[in-house]
Amino acid sequence: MFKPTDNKAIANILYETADLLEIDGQDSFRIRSYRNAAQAIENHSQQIKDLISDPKQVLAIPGVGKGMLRNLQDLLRDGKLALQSELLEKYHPSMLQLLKIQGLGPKTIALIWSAHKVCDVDGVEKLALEGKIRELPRMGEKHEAKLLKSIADYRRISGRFLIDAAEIECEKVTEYIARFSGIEKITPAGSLRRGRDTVGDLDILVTGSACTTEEGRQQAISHVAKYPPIMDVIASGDNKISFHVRSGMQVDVRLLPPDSFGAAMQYFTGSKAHNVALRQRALKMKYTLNEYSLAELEGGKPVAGKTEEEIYAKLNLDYIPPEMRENLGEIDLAQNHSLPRLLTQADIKGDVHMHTVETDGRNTIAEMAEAAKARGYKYMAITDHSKNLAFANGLDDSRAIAHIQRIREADKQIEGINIFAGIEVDILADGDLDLSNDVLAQMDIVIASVHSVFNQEPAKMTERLLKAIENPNTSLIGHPTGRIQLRRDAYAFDMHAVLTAAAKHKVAMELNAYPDRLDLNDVNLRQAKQHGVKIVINTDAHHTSHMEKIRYGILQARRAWLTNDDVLNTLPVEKFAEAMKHAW
Ligand code: DGT
Ligand code: CA
Ligand code: CA
Ligand code: ZN
Repeated sequence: MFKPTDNKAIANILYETADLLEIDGQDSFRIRSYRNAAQAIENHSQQIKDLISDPKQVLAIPGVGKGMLRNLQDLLRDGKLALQSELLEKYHPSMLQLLKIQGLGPKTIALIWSAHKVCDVDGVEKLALEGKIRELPRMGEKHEAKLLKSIADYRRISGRFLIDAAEIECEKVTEYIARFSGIEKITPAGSLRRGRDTVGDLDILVTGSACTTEEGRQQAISHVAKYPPIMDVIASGDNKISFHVRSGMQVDVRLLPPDSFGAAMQYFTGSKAHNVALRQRALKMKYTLNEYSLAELEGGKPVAGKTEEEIYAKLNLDYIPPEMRENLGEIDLAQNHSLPRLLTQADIKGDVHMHTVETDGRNTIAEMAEAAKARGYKYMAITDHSKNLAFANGLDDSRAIAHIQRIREADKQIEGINIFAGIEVDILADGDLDLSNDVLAQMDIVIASVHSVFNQEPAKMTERLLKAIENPNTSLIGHPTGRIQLRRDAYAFDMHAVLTAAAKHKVAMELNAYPDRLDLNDVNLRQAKQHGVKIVINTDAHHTSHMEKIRYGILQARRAWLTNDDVLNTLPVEKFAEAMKHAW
């Protein structure tokens, strides 16, 4: 049976249970015990599943008592928590969706439930439109209007998921499906394979000997249908099943005979626009192209289908990497053998945006350095926050100077990696940087970022960014548009003006690889390249484990057709250091 095994999945179940207990009106001590345990487990450095056989070690985690230990044992054995299942039975899984709406907490949901027995998004929206939310205790017109806006926001973003969440969901389903004998290959297609910044639904393709007979397919599909996190099955047919999992994500699983696997990969990877263009090309060459094969138009004899490579080859095209398949000119390039050599992970020589315990990071300089070294990086930079970010304990001038000393000390002591002394300095509302120029001038790298006052007029925000770019100490602009995916839009400004100035002053733009940001996005990256602006790909790591998220940034860079030449942290260390001082 499938079980949620990683700490994050376990913590999520405990958080959800706490929310459901609160909706259920249970005592606050019990509720808090679930939240505390969830938080401790989420932050625990070792996996609970590895500790569970030794109860003493689990009980040593703060917030985990005997009762919680039993819960964890049940959870790891059964894949679910009896209490949560009971609560979901009593109410409805749609409660979990309601909890995702901004500003709608368990208390309000409980109020709505007790007054109207409503527990789904559509139902709550209807109540608000009928003016029934304002009549509830401690609620008013303002609450009601805000709720309607939150629901609209939720709808706008819902149905899409962050790429890392999609990837984790995909890995879990894949691991489960793989247990069925006669299945040899399971691959994600769709937007996840193309590396889009968010994913609508998962498209998973499956092949193997079990997929060659109707009986085999039926058995395989009934295996998939028993995947425990399934909330509801949307459709199920001879070679396909679609369902929702508990996170709300839709998963489409398709079974294919091995001879068609390449054709299906091509078809379901998309994008739709790329496929349409490719099919037109096929028709011109007297072929038909569909999810089963590339075949001769007359007579229908298949000429390719087993692999994607042979399909592209038969169409006289070089193989087009999935990230480029958006019909933005890639087909012409493939025909002329002039596809760019896209950036790869191996090209990245260092990660130069990271935080430590000195501000809001969770590891020390040395720990971050060891982790960067283990990834094979040649260099890195410590770039903690500046004082304007008070809640992050940002540095003022004197602490920044002391921190530089510590970084240089660590650099001397730790062999095998070059540690640059840097800062992520706030761009204040008027465009000034948050530390004195004297101090900034001592840094190897200055990342200037907007972290406050996001709602300025576009002209004012543009001016603010231009002023930061003109500061001679600025090396690069951090997460330049400020978007938080699925939560906060980019602030409004004149991208063309900013990129023009960046090119002129040789200030780089960051591609912040953290999956919630992915900022600049693929479209902006292409724009930056057109303006001659160089990119630095960073993770903004607040923990050693965040450094691996660089791959999401690389995917976006590849979607923007970036090569080594466009990305500064592919340079050797000396050249990179010069680039941070406007020499590129
Ligand atoms: P998503 O799920 O919104 O993030 O985006 P995709 O690209 O994964 O789109 P999805 O899941 O609707 O479909 C997966 C792929 O299947 C899509 O990229 C191309 C292919 N596809 C779907 N519908 C059509 C269609 O009507 N025509 C063609 N040519 N291809 C289609
Ligand atoms: Ca999809
Ligand atoms: Ca789909
Ligand atoms: Zn930042």
